[in-house]
Amino acid sequence: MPPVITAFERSPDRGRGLARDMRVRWALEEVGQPYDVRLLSFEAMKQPAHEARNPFGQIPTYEDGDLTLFESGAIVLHIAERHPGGLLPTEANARTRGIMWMFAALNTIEPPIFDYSLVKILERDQPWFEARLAALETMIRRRLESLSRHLGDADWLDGDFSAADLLLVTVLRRLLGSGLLEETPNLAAYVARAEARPAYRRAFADQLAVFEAASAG
Ligand code: GTB
Repeated sequence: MPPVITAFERSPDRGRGLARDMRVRWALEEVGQPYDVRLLSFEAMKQPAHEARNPFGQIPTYEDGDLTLFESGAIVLHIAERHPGGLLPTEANARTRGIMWMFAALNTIEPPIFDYSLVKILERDQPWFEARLAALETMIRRRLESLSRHLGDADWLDGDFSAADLLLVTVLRRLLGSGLLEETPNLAAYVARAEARPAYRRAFADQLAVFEAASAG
């Protein structure tokens, strides 16, 4: 039996690959692991059956035999560990650096970018909206400049493409359309390079097909 992941039955991102199941789909595609998808409505996500998979009632989750996981970063790390050499280097120090960059993507880069997208959706009517947005833009620019300096003209964060690049690209993609990513051309090119990977394209097409099927139905 292939592993089963959960995803939105109808993703609010309208198939743009921004929901976090995209990370898991992409990782599974990179290592060539077939998988099944259980699609959930918002209501089903808050039912006991799903809260048994994820106490916070969120997607994505991952089930494989008697192992059930939530947290997209932990799931991607698990997939990398199950497929040695596929998404993390096998040499011990390089592998630990890869995991360090996975944490950096999720702990240092994602928070201001996630807040930025949330503020734009939920807090537009607040009197402090403009000031908050500007503060977040400053923080994001600072992070992008540091990242851009680190990347330089390399293709990937640290040697070959890894789970860290995969997570970081899914984080940076949330800036598409804001203009911020384009201010650091090497990061914009980095995201485009990742999006051109066949595994990314398959994962993107699969999540888009779910949204299109739901919209047609
Ligand atoms: N830390 C967890 C992880 O990494 O797995 C966070 C999981 C999470 O935020 N899940 C979201 C969810 O289930 C979906 S991905 N939300 C429903 C809920 O909490 O009730 C976040 C997301 C949602 C929508 C868009 N979008 O429309 O652009 C992008 C990202």
